[in-house]
Amino acid sequence: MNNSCTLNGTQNGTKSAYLNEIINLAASKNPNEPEFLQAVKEVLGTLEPVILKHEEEYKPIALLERIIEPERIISFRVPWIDDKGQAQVNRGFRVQFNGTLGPYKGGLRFHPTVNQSIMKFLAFEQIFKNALTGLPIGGGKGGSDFDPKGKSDNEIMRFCQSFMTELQKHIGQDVDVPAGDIGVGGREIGYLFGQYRRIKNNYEAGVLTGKGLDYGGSLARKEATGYGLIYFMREMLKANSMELKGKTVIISGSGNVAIYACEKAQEYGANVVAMSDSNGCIYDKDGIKLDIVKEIKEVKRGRIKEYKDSVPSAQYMENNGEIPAVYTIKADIVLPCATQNDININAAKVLTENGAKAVGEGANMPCTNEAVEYFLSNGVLVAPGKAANAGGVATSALEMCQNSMRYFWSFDEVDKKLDGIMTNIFAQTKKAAEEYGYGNNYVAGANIAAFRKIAKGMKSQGLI
Ligand code: NDP
Ligand code: 2IT
Repeated sequence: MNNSCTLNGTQNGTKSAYLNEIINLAASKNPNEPEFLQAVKEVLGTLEPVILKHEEEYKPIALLERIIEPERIISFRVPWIDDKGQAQVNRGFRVQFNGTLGPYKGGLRFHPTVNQSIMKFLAFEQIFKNALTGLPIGGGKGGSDFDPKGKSDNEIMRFCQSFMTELQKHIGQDVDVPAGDIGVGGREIGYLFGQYRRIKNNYEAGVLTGKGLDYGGSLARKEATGYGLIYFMREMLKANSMELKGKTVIISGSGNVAIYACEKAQEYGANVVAMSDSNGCIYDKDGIKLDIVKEIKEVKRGRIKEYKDSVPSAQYMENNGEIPAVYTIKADIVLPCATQNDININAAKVLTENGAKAVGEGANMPCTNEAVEYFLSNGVLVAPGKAANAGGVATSALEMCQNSMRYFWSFDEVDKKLDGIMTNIFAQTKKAAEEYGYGNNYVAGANIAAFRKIAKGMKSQGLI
């Protein structure tokens, strides 16, 4: 069993000369994009057996050269006026990475850390994730270095309107369909949609997903990423003779993904004892009271430490070291649902020593490549983000589908479809891992299953 993963191979050189050439090419063409290179290496590092088998098919059509090069990157100025009447300027992005399987599809992130490297890594991940859903969507991502924290509702609206004034030139229901991500939820999608409709004078419901239920949104989209993560985890545990019931769970983050992962994990009888934000975490050994977290985060837009005001028996632990406090808490199952590179090798060691059995990546690339390798070689199961958090974008595609039909499905109908999609993603992932000698290394399985689909589509469509 090739369980210790060939991520190492990316550092030490793989047996495929073509793969080595492409890894070096990516590094020389993108020297200042560490997150993008990390994502590229993570994927390519697991493809060795596929490339060795199909090199003669892929090399003449420059398949790997093309798969690491975005079809298009749009970068633009976003000027807006703050509440004091002062002019502000942010940078906006949309990376349209690969449209082989359908219109570019992927979220928008508003966070001060946003830059081209982060946009490209997210768009690159999205190509593979979207392929795994089996739905007709290509890969894209966008966002801005705008910081929504502390901004008034009017400032958020003015920013969204300015952002969309430029973005609208590049999107459309059959072209590119953005949605939410960090810092972009229902409120922002509403303002973005309003401005798009006003400029285009056209009710093009399918141009954005994650819309409000009163104007074309889908039931269960809000819950989908978190619920989907738990459906995937259920399948992964089942395949390894385990279950969620009775397991202790820690979750990083307390945003959209974290909240609904917690809700579904609790429904399956797990004991979720911790959640966090970028300042620190709450530890409630009796189980997180999720209605209190929802009130703090979804209604008041407050900080997670306020949980203690309602539950005095809970503990608040501020982040003050290299490892976020939440990862020092003992748990069977770890669900990183905040941001990239949250779990480094040292956090991975602590979590493993504390008895973690499985990690489910709700966030995109929350574990460094070294952390993933450490988990896999120490018998900790890893549900990779591009498979495990695909429920959000899959339900976005179901939203597009309902918009095209001018019809709505019930919550249960969407939720059942989501469960079916996640179950199928796990099945494809497991099958590919086994077929290529990776055992229960689902990181490799997901990469291979997705890559084969995209490669087939790219070959059929010719050298474009
Ligand atoms: P939200 O904005 O709703 O929540 C983000 C959460 O992560 C907050 O608790 C936030 O804390 C925390 N966080 C963000 N940045 C950092 C940071 N630099 N350091 C520590 N904590 C941080 O975003 P989502 O829940 O939508 O997204 C969470 C993750 O899931 C992201 O990686 C996203 O790409 C991924 N994802 C999202 C999907 C979706 O449908 N929304 C789909 C698939 C993946 P704070 O408030 O302190 O910033
Ligand atoms: O990372 C992701 O998959 C998302 N932020 C959701 C994208 C979408 O189009 O729903």
